[in-house]
Amino acid sequence: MEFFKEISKIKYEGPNSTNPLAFRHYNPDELVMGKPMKEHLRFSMSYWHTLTGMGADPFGEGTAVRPWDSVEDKIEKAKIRVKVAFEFMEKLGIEYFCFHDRDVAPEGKDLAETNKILDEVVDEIEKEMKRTGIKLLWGTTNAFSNARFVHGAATSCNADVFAYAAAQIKKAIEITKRLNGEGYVFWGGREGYETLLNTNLGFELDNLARLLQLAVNYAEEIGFTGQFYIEPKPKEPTKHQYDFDTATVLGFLRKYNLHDKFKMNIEANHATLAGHTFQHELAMCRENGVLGSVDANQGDLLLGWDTDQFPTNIYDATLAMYEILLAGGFTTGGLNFDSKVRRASFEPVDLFYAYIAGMDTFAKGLKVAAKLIEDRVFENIKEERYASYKEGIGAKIVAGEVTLADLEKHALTYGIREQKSGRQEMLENILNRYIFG
Ligand code: XLS
Ligand code: NI
Ligand code: NI
Repeated sequence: MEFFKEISKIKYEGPNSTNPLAFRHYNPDELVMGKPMKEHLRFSMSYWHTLTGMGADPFGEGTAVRPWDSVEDKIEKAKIRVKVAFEFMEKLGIEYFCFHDRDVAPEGKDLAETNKILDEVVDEIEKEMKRTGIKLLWGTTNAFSNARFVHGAATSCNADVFAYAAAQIKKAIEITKRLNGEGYVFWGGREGYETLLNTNLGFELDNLARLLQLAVNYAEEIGFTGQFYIEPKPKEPTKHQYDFDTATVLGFLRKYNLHDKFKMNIEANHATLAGHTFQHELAMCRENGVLGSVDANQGDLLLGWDTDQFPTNIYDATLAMYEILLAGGFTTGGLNFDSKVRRASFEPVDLFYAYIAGMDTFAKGLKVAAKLIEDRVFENIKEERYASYKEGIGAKIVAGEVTLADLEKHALTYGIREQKSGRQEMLENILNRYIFG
């Protein structure tokens, strides 16, 4: 059965095409820096926003028109969605997907039944993966939607909830392994607090570390070799989320000696919620050797919450790809569209327009970033900017060969000899030239 009958495989038609159902920049096999674009970008479909996002918001119910959802039985519906998902990915030429346990299958009356239903739906996913060659980028657990996670999961005040979340993570790691997932994400949906008046901050952080350690141990025990990622987010749903941003997560991981086991999954909209740029978070990861994977989306600066829009901002995509290329590119990670169509974009075809927009934006960003790196545009400028550390007193500072007294002597003798302009506007204009020609 075909679900998107009026849409055929989306093709690359080049930058001059005006067909909204064609790629203008994403040409999967085109080589960029000697590697096919599809291997650089490793696009992935988010199961939750694409298959189960219905457009509900705090002011109104879902608006999405999804004819395949008309079947009543929840398990049947979940199985049909698997078929829809793979047809969608095939038509877009997307080779990876990501999912939470609860997006793919509904919960049963208790955990045992829930796990059984999950296995049944995962059977269908496995068949479709075999048929199409589409792979699992990462799996994860939804330990935030159900009411039982009202006080958090690993950081809940209720030990039964800690155990329940652990059980769910155990199962989700098992299915991720079964489907050869290349990674596993921890996004602490409700790991945070609303008020410190009732929260034992230190104890909750210890518990979060305890659960992560248990997951690491279990992965080793069953031979799951995929990469573990933490996805930072500063707020929403809670006022303060513990995995605030990359710097905070690095401090946490180092405190609990977990830093060798985790990399980051950086989401653009979470970076901006934390008051950073997307590029900042990626650069922070690159500098610390933890750039793992990316949730590609964008926020709306005027709205200021996690709107998870499809990424169309060419500057952000270019600078993101620039950081990713500098970091040596993705290994286990990829660009997962953790993005949802707007509530008013309710037709099935809007899903295609949205993914095409996101894929083309990143493909163009990749090409521009590659050119910037090949020409060493910013590298040369940075090298020159820090040249004073290459010789004389600067070289001695870097080599650790000076004392404060030596530096005082230097300052007394020379003062400040020369300052140079930062040339920001010139650099921004150079970036424009690379993007727009
Ligand atoms: C929500 C998060 C979530 C994670 C996976 O804000 O982005 O979608 O990516 O749990
Ligand atoms: Ni995300
Ligand atoms: Ni998000």
